[in-house]
Amino acid sequence: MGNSDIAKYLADQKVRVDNALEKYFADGNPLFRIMHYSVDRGKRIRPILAITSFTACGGKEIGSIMPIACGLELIHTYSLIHDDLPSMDNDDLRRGKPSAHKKFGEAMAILSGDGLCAYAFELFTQGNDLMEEKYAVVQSLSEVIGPNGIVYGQVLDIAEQQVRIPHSLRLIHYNKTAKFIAVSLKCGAIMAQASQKMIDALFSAGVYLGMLFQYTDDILDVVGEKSALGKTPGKDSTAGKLTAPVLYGLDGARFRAQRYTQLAQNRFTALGERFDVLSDIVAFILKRTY
Ligand code: GRG
Repeated sequence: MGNSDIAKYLADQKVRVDNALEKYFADGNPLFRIMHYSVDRGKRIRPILAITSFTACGGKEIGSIMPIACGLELIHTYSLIHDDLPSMDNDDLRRGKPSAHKKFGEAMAILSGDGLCAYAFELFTQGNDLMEEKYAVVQSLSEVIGPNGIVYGQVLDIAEQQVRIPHSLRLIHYNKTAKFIAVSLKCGAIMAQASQKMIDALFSAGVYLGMLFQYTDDILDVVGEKSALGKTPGKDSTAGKLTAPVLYGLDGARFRAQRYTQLAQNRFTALGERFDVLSDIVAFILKRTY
């Protein structure tokens, strides 16, 4: 696929995910409106990866993956809301608009994040079919969003005493970002009833893709445009964060991003032609500007 084809693929999938998400916020108490504010917009990369992996693994019934794909987005949004809080990254802008605590106050922001996380589990477990697969999804997800995943990554990320060596950076990127991206692919494979070998292969390829994603996030914090990013660039250096450009310089970070691209693409290529679309997504992420 060329760059414009993959951009179209991603745009089409995003519409699909957006439409599915709308359904989950169509009614409910006023908290749903507040949660929806933060869910609105966003690239939907994690749900798209889940759907793409599901389809590439031979999954046919989109209704089996969509609630799980949407749940991934709710958890991701929850992490963004909490990441933006004054006690964390203290960011006023998210997805091109005031972040949740700016709009609704800190208490409601925290509660809307909590609500999204719990609501995601309703989505993961809805319906009475594919119970074993749903159990596997919940198990895999809870492993990577808690104290051995995103929350631990965030703890490392905001730590004041950081040893500024490659190992520290890898540990932050791996826990904060890469595991969750990898598990998105894994969930797609689980719901498509792929073999354990395939599920594991997609997770490990996804780790490289996730490392690349955080490298490009770090690079965009230096060179990105506020209007395209929808968040405030330069926050990492203001906060004295350990990032890829801080450790390696911009060129060094770009070089290493290229290396992760290659590693991820080699893994997807080895899985066969049906997974080429994932290699194309990797190439797109390397070049992304938002
Ligand atoms: C809620 C599970 C959970 C943890 C709370 C605050 C926190 C602990 C973790 C923050 C983790 C974090 C924000 C990691 C950064 C990951 C990242 C690169 C986010 C940006 O993702 P994009 O570019 O954003 O996909 P959009 O807005 O497009 O969805």
